[in-house]
Amino acid sequence: MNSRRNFIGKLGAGMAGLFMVSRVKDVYAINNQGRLPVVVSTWNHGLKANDAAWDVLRQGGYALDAAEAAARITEADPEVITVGYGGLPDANGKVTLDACIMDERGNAGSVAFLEHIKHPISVARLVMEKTPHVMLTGKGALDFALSSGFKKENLITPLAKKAWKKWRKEDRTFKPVINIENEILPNHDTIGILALDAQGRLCGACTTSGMAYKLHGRVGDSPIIGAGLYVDGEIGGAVATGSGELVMKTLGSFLVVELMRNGMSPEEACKEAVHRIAAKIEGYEQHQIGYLALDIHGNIGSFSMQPGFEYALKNDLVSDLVKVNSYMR
Ligand code: SD4
Repeated sequence: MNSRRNFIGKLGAGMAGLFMVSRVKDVYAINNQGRLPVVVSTWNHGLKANDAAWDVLRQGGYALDAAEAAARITEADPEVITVGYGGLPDANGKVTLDACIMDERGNAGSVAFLEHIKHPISVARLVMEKTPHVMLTGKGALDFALSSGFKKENLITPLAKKAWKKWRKEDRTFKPVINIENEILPNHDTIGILALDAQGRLCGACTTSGMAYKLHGRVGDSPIIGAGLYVDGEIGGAVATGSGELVMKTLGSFLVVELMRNGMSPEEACKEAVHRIAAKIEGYEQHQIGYLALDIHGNIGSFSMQPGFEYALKNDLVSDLVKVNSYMR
């Protein structure tokens, strides 16, 4: 998690000429300025994920393959305690996963409350491609995955089990972390990915183990099309991270894309979606929300509720973390 704080200062003087760099206090915003292909992912684990996406994109590959490849890297990483294998469990000690995927034509697939499968994003893609449905949940999603050849695995790592046992002994309450940066074990950090390929096809993916110590059966925004992810291949895409309940109540990613359709830049749209939550939802101060958007011309924008949100950007010139402006200071 430390590397989240280390990105500032990486921008060389030469880079400043190539990218639009704006400063707000100590926060930088970089714009991709229309470079294709490009991939953006939430949080610092997005750096590794973007590398996998880039392997697809730089060869002229499909944005959907890039987004899925990126998601699989984070899902398989036991050090990421908020996604896939290694994710922190729910209140009952079960790792339950949510994921969705969407392509440039509006096709979508999703799984929710899925146990024992390391790569929910690939199950979501199969739901999209091989079934007439959009979403499968719980045991039904597991049965579908197993019958499609996925392996049943134990996803709880010793570290995650230890953290859960400590929580069960000492705490037993569910509380979203306000300032993620100060936590040793942050309890939410979904990966959302938006990839735009050389042919201008924009696709997205979102995958998470959800909020740590959530009630068994709880599903967040991440597998909900329009909440955790939305893509319109003629406009752009958006992903969300943070307290899913607030994103779901405002259908955040759909809202961001609609605001872009109505002429807002990706940055303005993300900002408005965060402001909408602040205006409508009581207790928003206790939550982190991060939106990340990419339009089909390669413009990027992001905005969060609390300081500390960042995204990883990769194109043919740069692979870096970008700090995001926030509503709260
Ligand atoms: C959820 N939105 O399950 C997810 C968690 C998350 O950064 O995004 N964390 O509510």
